[in-house]
Amino acid sequence: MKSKLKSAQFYGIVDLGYVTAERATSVAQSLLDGGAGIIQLRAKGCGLDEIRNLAKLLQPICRKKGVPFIVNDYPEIALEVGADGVHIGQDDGSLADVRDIVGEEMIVGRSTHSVEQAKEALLEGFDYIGFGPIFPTPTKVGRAGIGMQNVGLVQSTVGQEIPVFCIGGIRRDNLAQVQRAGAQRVVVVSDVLRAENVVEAAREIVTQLLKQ
Ligand code: TZP
Ligand code: MG
Repeated sequence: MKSKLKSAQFYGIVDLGYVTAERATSVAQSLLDGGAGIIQLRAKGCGLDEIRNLAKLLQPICRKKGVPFIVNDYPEIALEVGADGVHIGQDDGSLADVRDIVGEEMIVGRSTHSVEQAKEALLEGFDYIGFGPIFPTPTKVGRAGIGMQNVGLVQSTVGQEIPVFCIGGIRRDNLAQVQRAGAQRVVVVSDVLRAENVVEAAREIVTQLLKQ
């Protein structure tokens, strides 16, 4: 599944801040139908049992489509449900700690918020990074955007080695701008999950990403 990362341009997240547990599977299917190349389950504030149960539902849907399924924050759950990867933040420990749990085959991604952190993540050996938040976002309130000024630099350095997904406040109506700054891959959460038609919104993003 690590090889599938390379072809992924739109990274979709089933975020329980926007999606009820009941809708999680249909939203994951819509993101996949719209062309998402990776799917993450992000369930801040949910209990471990609920996250485990949701992950067990999403894993086979993604596997059927051949798209990597990533669990945010919980390596043990990722391992238990047969996910393809796990995503961790700056405060979630080292890659070595996660590898001790999930082994060498699993995809492990890291959130980064600066050029320095992006380079560190590459050196440490992460399989991909998120870079942002580019803009302030309703999905992570209280965080300033880091802006677009380093997008090109990170893409042309770290991005030559591992996939760099720009994240945070990216929407259909500002995506072209982020691409002009150098982004080749993005995560879009709220703009897609709040859309009336999730498949169409995802498709628009995938189509726009292919233009560059
Ligand atoms: N990490 C950095 S910004 C962000 C995360 C999880 C939220 C992205 O969501 P949105 O709604 O696309 O801004
Ligand atoms: Mg985390």
